[in-house]
Amino acid sequence: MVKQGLVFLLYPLLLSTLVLNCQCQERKLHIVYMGNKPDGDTSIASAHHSMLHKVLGSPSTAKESLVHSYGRSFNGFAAKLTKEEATKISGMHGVVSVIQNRHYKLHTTRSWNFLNLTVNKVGAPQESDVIIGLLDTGIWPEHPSFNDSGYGPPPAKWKGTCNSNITCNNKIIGAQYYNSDGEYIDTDIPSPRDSEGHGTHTSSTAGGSEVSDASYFGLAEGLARGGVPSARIAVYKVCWSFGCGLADILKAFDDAIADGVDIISVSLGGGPEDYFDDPIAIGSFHAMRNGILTSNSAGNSGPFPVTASNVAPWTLTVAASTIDRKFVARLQLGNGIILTVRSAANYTIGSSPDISKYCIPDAMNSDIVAGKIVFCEILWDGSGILLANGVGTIMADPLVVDPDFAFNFPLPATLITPADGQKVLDYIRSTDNPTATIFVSDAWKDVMAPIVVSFSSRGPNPITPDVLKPDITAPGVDILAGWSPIAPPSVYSGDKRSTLFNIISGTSMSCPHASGAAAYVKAVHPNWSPAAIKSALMTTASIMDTRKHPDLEFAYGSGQINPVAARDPGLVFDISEADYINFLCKQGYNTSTLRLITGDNSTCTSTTPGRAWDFNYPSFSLYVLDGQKISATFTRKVTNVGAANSTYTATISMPTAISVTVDPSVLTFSSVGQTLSFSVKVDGPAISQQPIMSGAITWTDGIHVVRTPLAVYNYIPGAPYNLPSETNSYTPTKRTVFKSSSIYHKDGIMGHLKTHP
Ligand SMILES: *[C@@H]1O[C@H](CO)[C@@H](O)[C@H](O)[C@H]1NC(C)=O
Ligand SMILES: *[C@@H]1O[C@H](CO)[C@@H](O)[C@H](O)[C@H]1NC(C)=O
Ligand SMILES: *[C@@H]1O[C@H](CO)[C@@H](O)[C@H](O)[C@H]1NC(C)=O
Ligand SMILES: *[C@@H]1O[C@H](CO)[C@@H](O)[C@H](O)[C@H]1NC(C)=O
Ligand SMILES: *[C@@H]1O[C@H](CO)[C@@H](O)[C@H](O)[C@H]1NC(C)=O
Ligand SMILES: *[C@@H]1O[C@H](CO)[C@@H](O)[C@H](O)[C@H]1NC(C)=O
Ligand SMILES: CC(=O)N[C@H]1CO[C@H](CO)[C@@H](O)[C@@H]1O
Repeated sequence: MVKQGLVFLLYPLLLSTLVLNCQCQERKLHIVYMGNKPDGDTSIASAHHSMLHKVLGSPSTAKESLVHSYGRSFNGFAAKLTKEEATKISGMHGVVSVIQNRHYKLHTTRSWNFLNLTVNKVGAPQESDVIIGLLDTGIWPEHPSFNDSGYGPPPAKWKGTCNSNITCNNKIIGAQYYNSDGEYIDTDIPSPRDSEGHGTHTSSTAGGSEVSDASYFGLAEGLARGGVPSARIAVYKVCWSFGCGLADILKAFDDAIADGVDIISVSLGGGPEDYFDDPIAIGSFHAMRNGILTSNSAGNSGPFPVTASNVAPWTLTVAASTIDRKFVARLQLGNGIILTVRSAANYTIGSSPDISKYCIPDAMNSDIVAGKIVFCEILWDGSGILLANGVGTIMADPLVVDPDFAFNFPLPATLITPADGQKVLDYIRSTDNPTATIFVSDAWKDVMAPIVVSFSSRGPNPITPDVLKPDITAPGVDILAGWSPIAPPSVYSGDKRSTLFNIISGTSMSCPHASGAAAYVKAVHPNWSPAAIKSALMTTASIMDTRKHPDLEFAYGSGQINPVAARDPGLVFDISEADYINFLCKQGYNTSTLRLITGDNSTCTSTTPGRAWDFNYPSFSLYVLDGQKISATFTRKVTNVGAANSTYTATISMPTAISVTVDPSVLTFSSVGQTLSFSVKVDGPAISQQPIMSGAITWTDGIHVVRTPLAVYNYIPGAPYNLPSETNSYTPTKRTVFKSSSIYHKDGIMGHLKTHP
């Protein structure tokens, strides 16, 4: 964090000393975040206006400058300001932070059955009262996944509205769009209508109605549905072809909270930021205060350590893992060699080879390529071959080492490793008339699942090392779900085919699975706090196979979501607003800042930053300074949500070098809602450059199993700050992260960090 701060401090310095033609007077969009909404104040917007008037000099300039007033759920505004004006405002009374607007990037349906949330399990009495709000690229309202046949009117608590450019129904009960840049490029439509596909995919994953006969051009045919098919959907379109503006993200939170959504799903993000410099952390903090859980994607920057984003402790941070279905295309060469590759191509044709330069558009010669399968020593979107009338492509790329997710291409395509590529080349050179066949993709049973996919961002937590992140993993690989019929169905943006369903991968896809699971728990327990719902999902998660994950909990958190078990967790680790305030005090926020954020008399009892070991998180993370002994005592409290009279006994599993004592080790409850405390003392030898050692503390009453992982680690100081820049992206074209060679040396020491291609 220190180094990150330095970067920020140095940047303007460089600008003023080195850049002569300074554009310092240019007004750029800034977010002025002012914490909680003052009680009973109806003139928030005019207060914002007069603050701007004071700094900008004239009422008309102030009016022109103001872009959004946030005032429905918290206080603040977005306005166009010069650097100097922004600095002035940051010193004004009531201002918590001033954030320059930037853009975040966006980070199906076998998956619910794989999680055992089968159709017969859904349908809690209150399920149709649950409203899932999604901040995304909008929605395709006429899509069969949002058919409202059989739905009653929206629940009475709903206060949102529908933008007049689309027609909402009893499934999609609200839809808005936000574009403070005022830019509409490429396929952008000024409407909540989705021209990208991403928002339709995430909405239908979380809460889509049932659609039989869904498939991607015949692949993965079957019933498509969301986790809670009866839930309502509220759409907040904040993402455009150029990204998702921070000022718009915050405005969408302001509206979603006031509109009355129950769960907020955010499949987008940027690099990790301090909590009150990050609109997703700010928005989700106010959501939490209003009883709303925010579920968000961990990011697609794995498998490198310390890459997780969206790590605020009041949100659910979701990694992505495989389901038991994988898409495989087989490649048969004329000499009979068969190579099995991971891809979702659809078409079969045999023909001749060529060379890699034809793989890139504008370098192709259709006389040579027409009617042929082209062998490329580069990964590309296939457009070069398609446009030159080629019929297929075989791509060998050093980045592809056992690809663990599929790509969709606009023509038959296979993706292979350079080693397999060498086999193809040897064959081509061995004969005058080489031929190959790319077989139609098959859906295979993946017996290894679930495995956290390589691109899923990893812990440890870059902001608060004492809070384990990611929290959980959910299906995010080769997910079939709804798609916008005007969005390209493959990695090639010029692909003109139209499809209502698409198969894509990302933590963007796992996040709405967790949001759907949270909505399911909320339907069963409408009065549970966001922390209780999150705790239920985490402590009941299915245990992941440690042998398949060298980075253990930093890949999968507490494990894979198990929504049915989360209905009845037995105990929950609840976290009140006061607990979060105490946490923030220990993070170094002072009383005056906290009072602005909360709008009440919150006080920090201690002014010195400290470890978050007493923070009631449903997992344990112990960051040890390099060369120090392992030594910490955590305190936790659990609330009984199972049978009134129940007795829970703790069991501990940890590597033998680490000693863990739980006190008391038996908890006897006599009523529902009763809360009991325990402590966890952890001791061990001095450690150095230890990426992770872990185990778990599990409470059981014979019926419920309440499992909390405990991770102990230290890492090379400075490692988080040398990370490659964020590469979150929602289409595989733009994704540049593949399974790389392991980041761990075989002796368990963390290796050097590789930069992304
Ligand atoms: C689903 O149920 C099966 C059979 O009961 C079980 O083996 C599997 O672990 C369950 N999956 C999850 C995610 O809980
Ligand atoms: C919606 O579903 C109903 C019942 O399954 C069906 O009759 C109707 O045709 C569907 N509407 C659309 C627009 O698909
Ligand atoms: C509806 O879309 C048009 C352009 O298609 C846009 O100019 C207009 O502002 C939109 N209306 C609303 C209410 O958003
Ligand atoms: C509290 O923190 C803010 C932001 O770091 C700082 O500007 C302010 O002076 C601090 N107030 C006190 C009383 O220390
Ligand atoms: C803050 O504390 C004062 C004095 O203790 C009290 O009068 C006031 O109501 C409190 N304000 C809030 C918002 O709790
Ligand atoms: C719990 O146990 C107490 C004492 O044994 C008993 O009086 C009470 O009825 C029990 N409560 C329930 C709900 O079983
Ligand atoms: C198995 C498979 O995916 N087949 C489909 C390939 O694409 C053609 C045309 O788009 C479809 O007709 C096939 O069903």
